[in-house]
Amino acid sequence: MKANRIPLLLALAATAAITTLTASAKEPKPPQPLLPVLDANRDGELSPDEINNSSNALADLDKNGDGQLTRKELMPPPKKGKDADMGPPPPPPGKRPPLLIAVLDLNKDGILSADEIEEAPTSLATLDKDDDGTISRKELNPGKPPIKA
Ligand SMILES: [Ca+2]
Ligand SMILES: [Ca+2]
Ligand SMILES: [Ca+2]
Repeated sequence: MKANRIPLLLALAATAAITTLTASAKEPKPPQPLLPVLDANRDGELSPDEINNSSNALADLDKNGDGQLTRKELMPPPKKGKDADMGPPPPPPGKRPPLLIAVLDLNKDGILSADEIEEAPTSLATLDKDDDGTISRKELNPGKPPIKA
């Protein structure tokens, strides 16, 4: 019996519902927060051109022009809404950052510094496991490793 629901869970569920309503109904959840920024042609993969241009694409996210991307700039809150002024919720403890941020944030401080933005093409290239120059959907979403029989 799970009669006792924690209020926080209800609040989270409500927030998720609002977010889902605001976003497109087609995609319930974006695969990666930075992917829409980097994936210029929206094919779900990062081509060599898109990888090369990643520094510029990331620089566009630097809203306050200080040369670095904070967590807030990397994952902006929903644009409209009465509660949006509170800023993005802190990431749940123990949860790993999204793959793209994890690979770009070389010193793991949660902020992409100017150096890390500059290194973005190099950092992204480490995701190109089959070395074909393109970061495929599979390489972006490694998911569960295949179970060996
Ligand atoms: Ca692409
Ligand atoms: Ca900034
Ligand atoms: Ca960093």
